[in-house]
Amino acid sequence: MNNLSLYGWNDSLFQLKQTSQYKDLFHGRVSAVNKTNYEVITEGGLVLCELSGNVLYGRPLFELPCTGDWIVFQPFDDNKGVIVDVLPRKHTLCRRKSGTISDRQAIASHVDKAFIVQSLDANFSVRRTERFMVQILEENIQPALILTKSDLEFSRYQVNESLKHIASQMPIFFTSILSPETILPVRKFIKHGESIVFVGSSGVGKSSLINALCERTVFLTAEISKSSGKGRHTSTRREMVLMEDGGILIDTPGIREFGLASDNPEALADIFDVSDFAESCHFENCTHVEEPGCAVVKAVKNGLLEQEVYSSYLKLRKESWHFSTSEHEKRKRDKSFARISDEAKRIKKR
Ligand SMILES: Nc1nc2c(ncn2[C@@H]2O[C@H](COP(=O)(O)OP(=O)(O)OP(=O)(O)O)[C@@H](O)[C@H]2O)c(=O)[nH]1
Ligand SMILES: [Mg+2]
Ligand SMILES: [Zn+2]
Repeated sequence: MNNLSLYGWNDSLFQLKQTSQYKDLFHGRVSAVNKTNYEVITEGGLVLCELSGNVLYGRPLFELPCTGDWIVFQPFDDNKGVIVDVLPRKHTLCRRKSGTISDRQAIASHVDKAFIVQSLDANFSVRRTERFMVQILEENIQPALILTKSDLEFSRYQVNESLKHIASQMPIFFTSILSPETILPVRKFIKHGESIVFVGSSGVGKSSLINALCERTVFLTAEISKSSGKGRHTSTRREMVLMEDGGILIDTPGIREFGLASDNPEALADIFDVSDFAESCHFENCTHVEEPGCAVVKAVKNGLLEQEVYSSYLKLRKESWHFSTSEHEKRKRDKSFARISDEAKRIKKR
């Protein structure tokens, strides 16, 4: 038996369920997504679920269940079920599906915090941190930066310097799985019943960190399979585990390229230091590129705003703008397509 409140079930989710036409059936939380089924944590234990036709058909890929979703299911046999509904999502971490212009891919839903994990070797990249941070803040998820492998040689001064323009947006932790005292502050930061998703490149130590937080081997990491001679182990699915003193941790496979799925290019000025300067621009609708009297460009020239930060701001803003306009176009196209097919159905019926 599971107590689902440990997995984040609460009154507002209960209220959401009351709006489902299947409100009298059972509910559970998707803990892992496999190729052909879903692992769902329910009051009665783990249930392997498939999708019912009404969930599968007529929904865009993005709306199919992802790890962290709360779903309603019809049980059959022992520990098997059919998902008949997905409760409305909140705080879903998405990214742009690679190879597309404006398709969203859901990484995890109903998450309170997202840990951006980077290792203090060649993987450390301020630009990548900014990219994750923008997407996380857009969903009103609380970001934190976890810098792993602090047992390796690195300059803490240089790292802090390079992060100072975003340090006010999120706490930064330096951790090493070799020193338990560096894990403790991260564990304290996770409140009871909170869901945390871990994101970052492959090999930075996401699964190792989750193991350290749980003080047991929940997930295989590169190290373990190396010793068994099976080569490098890399996580292949998004999977949820419970930390003993509260907290629901969601591990994800390494992400090579994290494309923004952002609807709000305007918000970027606030996230970066840009909006402080922008208040003094000559034109109210200044885009901070080549307008006369642009206080942002002036700040770059005077060295008050770092050139790299400014360039990164422009780049992410352009990407967000591109995504949001193509998504808007796509919605318009889908709507007119739906109209045409409705029309076609009517003509057929006549
Ligand atoms: N020196 C050192 N090595 C670490 C630390 N954390 C993890 N590692 C090593 O880094 C390698 C990768 O760790 P994983 O936890 O598998 O990395 P991951 O981010 O889960 O990788 P993917 O599952 O591929 O996304 C392993 O060999 C770990 O032992 C650390 O704090 N210090
Ligand atoms: Mg892993
Ligand atoms: Zn300007």
